[in-house]
This record gives sequence, C-alpha cells and structure tokens, in this order.
Amino acid sequence: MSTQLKNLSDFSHTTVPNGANYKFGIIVAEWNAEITGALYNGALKTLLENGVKEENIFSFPVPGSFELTGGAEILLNKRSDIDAVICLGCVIQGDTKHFDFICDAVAQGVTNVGIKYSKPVIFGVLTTNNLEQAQDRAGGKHGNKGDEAAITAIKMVDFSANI
Ligand code: DLZ
Repeated sequence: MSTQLKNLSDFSHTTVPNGANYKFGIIVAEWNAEITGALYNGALKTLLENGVKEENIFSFPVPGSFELTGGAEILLNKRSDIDAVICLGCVIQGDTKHFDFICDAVAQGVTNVGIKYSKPVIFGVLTTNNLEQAQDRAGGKHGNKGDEAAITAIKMVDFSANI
C-alpha cells in the first residue's frame, strides 16, 4: 500500500475498519446520566456493529467528567492489553466557572493520557450551553456523538496497528 496521500478529499469518509482484533475500554461519567447513558449505548452499539467482540469491551463509570482522565489513566495502567479508551461525558454550562475548568481539564487530561500510553484515548465529551443541545447530540437531531467516538476509536486503533 502506498503511504502517500493523493488528495485529502479521498480520505474524508474512509470506511470503518473491522474491530474484531482489538480491545476497548469505555469510561462513562455519571453526571448528566440521561445524556451519558445515551452516548454509552451509541458507542457500545457502534463497536459491536463494527466487529468488536462483546468480551473485548470493558466499561466503567466514574462520578463526573473531571474523573474521566483519571479513569482512563488507571485503566490503561492496570490493563496493558486494552488498545484504546473512549471517554464519555456531558458538561453543561452553569452560572459559575466550573464549566470552563472541567472542560479544559478533561480535554487536556485525555490528550495527555493518550500521549503517555501512545494509545488512542477518545474525547467523547459534550460541552454544551444547555440540556437541549446535549439531547440533540446524544441521539437527537445532531446524531449521537457516542457513535462518532466509537468510530474514531476503531479508526485510530487500526491506524496504530498498521502504521
Ligand atoms: C461539579 C460538576 C458540575 C457543576 N457540573 C458537571 C457537569 O455538567 N458534567 C459533569 O460531568 N460533571 C460535573 N460536575 C462534576 C465534576 O465533573 C467532578 O465530578 C467533581 O468536580 C469532583 O471532582
């Protein structure tokens, strides 16, 4: 296979690789559980639909989105056989600066864990102004970002395996 990109438009919607040979962790925040539960169901269904074996999916809850980084770090530290971790959460803007601190921390934290272990750690966290925007992205009119997170995880694991 050539390693040269021809035209980026050729690569914008590449097919999803088969996930049968890979193991995935899913860490889900309990805050805004109605939303994160929908993200989780979407991610799980998408992994299974793309060949990932049920016994190769390891799912764990954490209290809030802030804990997603710690959860991913602990999981990859204890389970070196896991190929990628999908972090799912929903942070909804409130009256205080809490939103900004949590969003910044989890985005940076997820990035850092991925770099530390050289494995895909996927940012499947909704950061919305209100509940309606979150519902729209958790199975509503803008799709389910849990599905997208799962597809990203499979693509990145396959990228890592074949580079
Ligand atoms: C405290 C808090 C607040 C106010 N809002 C959210 C939120 O919208 N989404 C979310 O996932 N978590 C929230 N949390 C909890 C924090 O993520 C975290 O669990 C606590 O600050 C304890 O570290």
